[in-house]
Amino acid sequence: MKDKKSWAEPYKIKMVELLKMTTKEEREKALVEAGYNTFLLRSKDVYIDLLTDSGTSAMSDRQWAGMMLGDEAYAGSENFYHLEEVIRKYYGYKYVVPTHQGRGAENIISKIMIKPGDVIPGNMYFTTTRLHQELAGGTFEDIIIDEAHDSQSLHPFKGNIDLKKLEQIIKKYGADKIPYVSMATSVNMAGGQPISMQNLRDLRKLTNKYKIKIIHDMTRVAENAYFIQVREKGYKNIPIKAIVKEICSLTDGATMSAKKDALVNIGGFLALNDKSLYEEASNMVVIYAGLHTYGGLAGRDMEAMAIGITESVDDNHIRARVGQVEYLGNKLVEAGIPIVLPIGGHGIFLDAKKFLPHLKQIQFPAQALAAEIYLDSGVRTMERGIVSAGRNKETGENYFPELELVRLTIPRRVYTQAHMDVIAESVISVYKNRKKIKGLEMTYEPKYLRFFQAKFNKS
Ligand code: PLI
Repeated sequence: MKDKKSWAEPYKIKMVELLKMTTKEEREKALVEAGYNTFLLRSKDVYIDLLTDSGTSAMSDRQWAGMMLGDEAYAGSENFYHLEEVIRKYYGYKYVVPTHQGRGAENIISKIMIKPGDVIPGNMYFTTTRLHQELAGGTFEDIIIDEAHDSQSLHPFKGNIDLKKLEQIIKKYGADKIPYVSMATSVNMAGGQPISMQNLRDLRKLTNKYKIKIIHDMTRVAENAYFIQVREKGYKNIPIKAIVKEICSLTDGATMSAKKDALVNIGGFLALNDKSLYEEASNMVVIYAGLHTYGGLAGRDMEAMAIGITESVDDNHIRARVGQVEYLGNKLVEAGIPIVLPIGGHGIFLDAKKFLPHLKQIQFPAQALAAEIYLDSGVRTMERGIVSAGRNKETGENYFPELELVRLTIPRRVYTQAHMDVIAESVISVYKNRKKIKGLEMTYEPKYLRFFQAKFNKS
C-alpha cells in the first residue's frame, strides 16, 4: 500500500474505552491540585492524553491472545525464549536480559560499564539515561549536531552525531575513559529526530578506531528506520525490518523501553553481543529485578512484547504511526504555530520560547503552556525544557536548554484523526490568547528527575 498517499490505519477497532469530558471549572481545580504539573493530574480528569507514548499503546488482538499463553514459571519461561528468538530475528543482538522497562536496562548497563570519572558521549541527553550514567559516577557529554538545538533547522537527520565533537572528547579524556558512546535512534529530547545510516556507519568507523563500544538506545528504532526509508538515499525500497536490523548491526548492544516502539504497556530489555558483559548483566538483574529469564516481568508480558516487536517493524504500521503524527503537525504548521521541524516520529513539540516570547526561561514557559492547554481542552501534554533538564550535578545550577518544548506525544493505535483535529483546535485557540499566559514559579523540587513530581504556582 506504499503507493497510496493516505496513511490510513492498517487495523480496525474491536474494543473502545469511554472518555470523560470535563468542564473548565473542573479542570482548573484539578490543575491547582496538581501544582500545574501535568504528571500530577489524575488520568480520570484527562480527555485526550498526550503525556507520553510510553506504555500507552493499544495492544492488538494477537498480543492479548498471547497474554493467555503466559508461562508463569519462575525459571525458563517459554515466553522468554520466544522473546529472545524475536529479538535475535529482528534486531540481531545475541544475548537478552529482560527488564521491567527501559530504565531497568539503563541501570544495569551503567553499573557494569561505567567507572567513576568516566565520560559518556551521546546524541543529546535523555533524563533517565543520563541520571543512571551519573549515579554510576560518569559524566554525560552532548555530541549531537548543533542543528538539533535549533527548532527551525530543517536538517533531515537532526539526531546525527557530530564526529568532530566526539573526536575532541576522545582526545581530551582518552579513549580508556569512554566506556561507550550512548547513541539513541529517534532522539526524544530533540523532538523525535532521526540519525542517518551514513552517520551511524561513520560513527562505527571512528569508534572502531579507538575501540569504543556503541550502546544503542533503541526505544524508537522503528520510527527512526521509517525516516531513513523516506529521507536517505538508497533506502526507498528497503523494508523497515531490514533497516532496523542494519542499524542494530552497527552497534554493540542496546537498551530498550518496549513501552514505546514495541507496543506493550510494560517491559524492556538489555541486549548485548559480548558474552562476558551479558554474563555480568544477567547476574546483576537477579539482584534488582528477578531471574535473568524474566527480569521483573510476567511471562505474559514477555509474550506480548515478542508479538509487539513483530508488529512494530511492519511497513504499513510504521507509516500510519508517523503519518498520524505528521497529520497533526501539518495542521499546526498551517495555523502558524511554532513547532520543532521537521516533524518528528512520536509527537509534536511546541516551541514554547517562540509561543510565549514574553516569558523568561526561568518562568518555565513550557510548563505554563502545558498547563494552559490542559485548562483549555483537557488535552494533557508535557514539558520538555528547563524543568526536564534539571540541574548540573557539580554546580547545582539549573541547566538552561536551548529547546524549551511542550511535547504532544501520540500514543500508538489509540486516537483517531478526529482527535487530532480537536487537539489542533485547542492549541490554535491557546495560541490566539497566548499573550495572557503567565509564567510559573517552582514551589516543590524533588532531587531526582524533578519534572515528574515538581509543583508550581502562578508567578
Ligand atoms: O520509561 P522507561 O524506563 O521504560 O524508559 C526510559 C527511556 C529511555 N530512553 C528513551 C529515549 C525514552 O524515551 C525513555 C522513556 N521515555 C518516556 C517515559 C517518555 O515519556 O518519553
